[in-house]
Amino acid sequence: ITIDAIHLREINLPLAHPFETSFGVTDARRILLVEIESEGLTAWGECVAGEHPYFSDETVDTAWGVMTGELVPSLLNAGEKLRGGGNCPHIFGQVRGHRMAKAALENAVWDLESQRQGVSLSSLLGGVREMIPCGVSIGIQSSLPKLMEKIETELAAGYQRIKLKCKPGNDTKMFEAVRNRWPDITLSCDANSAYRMKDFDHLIEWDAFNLLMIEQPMWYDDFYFHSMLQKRLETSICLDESIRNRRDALAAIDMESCRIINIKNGRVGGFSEAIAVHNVAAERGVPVWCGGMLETGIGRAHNIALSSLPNFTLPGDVSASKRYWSEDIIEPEVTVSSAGEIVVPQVPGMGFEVRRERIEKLTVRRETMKA
Ligand code: OSB
Ligand code: MG
Repeated sequence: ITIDAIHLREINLPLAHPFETSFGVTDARRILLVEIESEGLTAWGECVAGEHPYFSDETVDTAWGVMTGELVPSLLNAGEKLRGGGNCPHIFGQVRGHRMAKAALENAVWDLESQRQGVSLSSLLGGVREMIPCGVSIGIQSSLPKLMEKIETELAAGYQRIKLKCKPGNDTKMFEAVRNRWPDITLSCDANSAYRMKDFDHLIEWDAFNLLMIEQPMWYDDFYFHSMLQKRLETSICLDESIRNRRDALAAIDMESCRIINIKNGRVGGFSEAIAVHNVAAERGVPVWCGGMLETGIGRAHNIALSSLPNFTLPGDVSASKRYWSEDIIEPEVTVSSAGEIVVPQVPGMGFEVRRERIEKLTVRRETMKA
């Protein structure tokens, strides 16, 4: 593949609703977009790193620095080594970490490859689903009535699973209230690493709430203590932050640190590793689902394609554009059916048009690099 140019840009986009997790509140996103120009085609990627290093150690600025300093030059100089997205992990191999930065570039290359082959991104990745089941992640709310109203809205929209962000002081009472009102909905929670060993007995009480899973209750980089907790819990643990690659997935599964895995392609470094995590989990009978990072339409389209792989059997956090943005940067916007499903595009490429004029208006920083 000959790459003519790689354009990096940062756009600023306010969220339609602030999103609160145990690590903080996000009102607006600074988002790094990658655009690859190659032989008349244009492909896009989105970097999911946040403004602050709170979810992971990467940020928009570290990603910008490592892309311009290392990753983009390696890609531009890859020559015949670059035949598709699957070659990117090797091309980027000398750079340790920086998985979100790598993923943005690698995923743009997969997007380009799908356009070149005239196939959908979903089928290039090995997808089999025509529709993906969708859930929502609901941020911490300022009051219980506000939360109940949000849940009601999302259930009415058809979403198949409700995930509640939780933290110490915002947990057991909330689950109790939600379960009293909706005894049978598919409910889960995500602590984003807010608990410690002293909280084991407290966490075990949640077995009473019939949660589908408890996501990342302990340290962001831990397997061992999650394994100790999982042995004492009936409820399944799902790991998000801890799983960086296929080997982590294998360790976590074999140590019984979790029984479910959240796959985010940014967190694992791109589609190649996401597929590898998906496959190793499938071999061991561990279901996976696709997480979200408050993406714009570009990252969202890539998440939809990934979610079409066979072992994505649980509803993911991939939901409608309008839950995040007053106006998305793709068209059509991502919508969810009343059955809580998103249709997987079957046309060549990612299946959505990028709204370039809107992106131009939102751009606050740019850089073009050529071979
Ligand atoms: O832990 O899954 C997470 C958002 C930002 C950072 C981390 C997480 C999340 C979400 C939101 O849960 C998922 C989404 O709706 O995009
Ligand atoms: Mg999570």
